[in-house]
Amino acid sequence: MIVVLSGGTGTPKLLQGLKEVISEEEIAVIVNTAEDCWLPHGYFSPDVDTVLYTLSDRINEETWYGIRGDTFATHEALTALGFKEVLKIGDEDRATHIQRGELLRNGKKLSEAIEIQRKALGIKARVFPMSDEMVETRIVTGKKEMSFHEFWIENKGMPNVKNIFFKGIEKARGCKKAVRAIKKAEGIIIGPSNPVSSVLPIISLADTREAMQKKKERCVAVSPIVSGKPVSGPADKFMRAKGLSVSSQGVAELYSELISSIVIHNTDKIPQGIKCLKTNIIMRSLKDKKRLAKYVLRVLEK
Ligand code: GDP
Ligand code: FO1
Repeated sequence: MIVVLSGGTGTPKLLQGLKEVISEEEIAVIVNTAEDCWLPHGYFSPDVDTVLYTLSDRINEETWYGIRGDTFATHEALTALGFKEVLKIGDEDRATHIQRGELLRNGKKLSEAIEIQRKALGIKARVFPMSDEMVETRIVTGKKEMSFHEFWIENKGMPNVKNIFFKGIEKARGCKKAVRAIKKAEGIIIGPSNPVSSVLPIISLADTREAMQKKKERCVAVSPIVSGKPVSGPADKFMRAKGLSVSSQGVAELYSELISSIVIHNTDKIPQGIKCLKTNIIMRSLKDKKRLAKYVLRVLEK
């Protein structure tokens, strides 16, 4: 089994390739849940939903969130009533949140709710939240502390970021099945996700981290940074706030206790102190994604 650590954009692209080159039953995805929150209609778990919609071939690839072809009747009705819904949520996507919220209110764990939805969507790969407990990303800006969505959507990612931390991370335990999957894995891939907002919460969970440290020789990371810039999103601001250089070197440093090698872009500078492999890591077509997935699997076989 291959375990993949994922956020909601870069790694899902790699998963599209991976599921074409190995059997889906061989894949287990551990997903960041530090951007989760309760909304008036249900439980919002954006990275989990992107992974579920990607694996069931329903993801909207223009945004990397939500369902392709979804309608927005409820969002528009709410707006007409004068209710400001910060996140533009599609009708079908909203159904996922409503069901998940009800399952949680009725006593299911988050991992159990996701398992029900995964099966209903016909997904054969396993999908685990990083934890069954609530962890919340907090961003300390020049002016005030805010949630991820307040920073990224309401403030358009503009404020100066002084720090980013994860409320509840010290006490939270890794999802039991996720930790077990790491222990049993033949290989672990830290996908090209935001190293700070998507991967750091997962690898900061004490039991997850301990299990990964024991598997260091079997773990490879794919850099999300190309030519000193993230391919998309706010990884640069967050890496700087954590004192990391915005480079594959910075990514390798953050993961240093957990990985034996890193895959970086052809044209990038080789990080020091780690086995490094170069290839094209920009995923545009399915061909790119399959090629990169095969490449990463070969690195794990060595
Ligand atoms: P989020 O949850 O939406 O922030 O998504 P992720 O954390 O999974 O992914 C965001 C990261 O994906 C960013 O730091 C991007 O640089 C990276 N990314 C997006 N597309 C690509 C790609 O084609 N190749 C690589 N290597 N990284 C990518
Ligand atoms: N991001 C936005 O920038 N604007 C939106 O209106 C928006 C809606 C949305 C709906 C469902 C969903 O699962 C994600 C959504 N996102 C939206 C993505 C947003 O949650 C972040 O990009 C992710 O949290 C980053 O991981």
